[in-house]
Amino acid sequence: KQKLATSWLGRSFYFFEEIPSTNSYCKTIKMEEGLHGAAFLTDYQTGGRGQHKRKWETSKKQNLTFSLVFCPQRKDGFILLTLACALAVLEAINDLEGLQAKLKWPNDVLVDSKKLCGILTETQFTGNQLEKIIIGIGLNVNQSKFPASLDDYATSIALEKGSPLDRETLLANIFLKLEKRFHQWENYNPRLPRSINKHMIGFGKWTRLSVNGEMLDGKHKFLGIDGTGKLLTLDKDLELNTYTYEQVRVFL
Ligand code: BT5
Repeated sequence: KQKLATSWLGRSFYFFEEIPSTNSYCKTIKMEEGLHGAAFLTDYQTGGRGQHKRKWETSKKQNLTFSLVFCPQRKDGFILLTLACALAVLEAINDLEGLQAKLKWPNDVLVDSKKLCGILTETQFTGNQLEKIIIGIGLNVNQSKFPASLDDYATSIALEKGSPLDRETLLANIFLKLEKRFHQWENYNPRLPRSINKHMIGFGKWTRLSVNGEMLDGKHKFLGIDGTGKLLTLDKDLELNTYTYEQVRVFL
């Protein structure tokens, strides 16, 4: 807490030595006053989840594994909020000397084409009413070995930097960046999508992407996101296309 310079984000803080999944835990809590921006952190997550029933695997006491809960005024643009969180993580990483992280559509932070961080956003409704947004973040900080299945694909800050890092200082910096980006998101500030695009892998390139499962090799120029978080491409007939995040996968 001493290291935390935010005014509200992460000020309510819950720590679990071990838990199946911080996102699943957040689903069970009732959203009360004061919980907007609360953080739920664990040192050992045994049943971490990714998108589409995929798994998030993390080692004990080495990484940052947490969820944040929000109950915002704004009720749309959740993919943009996910990217705002990814951007905040990226900015905190790029504050460290010698690291150049990039964003990968729609929810990863990579260094040298390897995955450093994954984000899982979930929304909960009571009837039509948004009760909360849960943003789960898994960031590989000091892990030095990965399971064989992830070996070529995952990396950590310590592996990239060559030395371990104080996790608390890094977390405090992520929260600070995120508080600023969250305000931009809530206020529809056009600086947010611009900053996201600046760091997005493949931005402005004839990229390999698939739309609704169909591979479009190099036929579309990837123009990043618009102000709502939708994805834009320009095709060879100079048509501008807009896609939702579910429709598109971008390949490196
Ligand atoms: C994600 O899903 O990347 C979202 C991960 C979110 C994890 C956080 S941790 C706190 C909170 N509580 C939870 O239960 N979850 C959230 P996706 O884009 O579907 O990527 C999942 C894929 O990433 C897996 O299938 C693996 O290939 C890979 N993967 C798993 N663990 C990894 C790791 N530690 N580092 C890099 N890649 C990993």
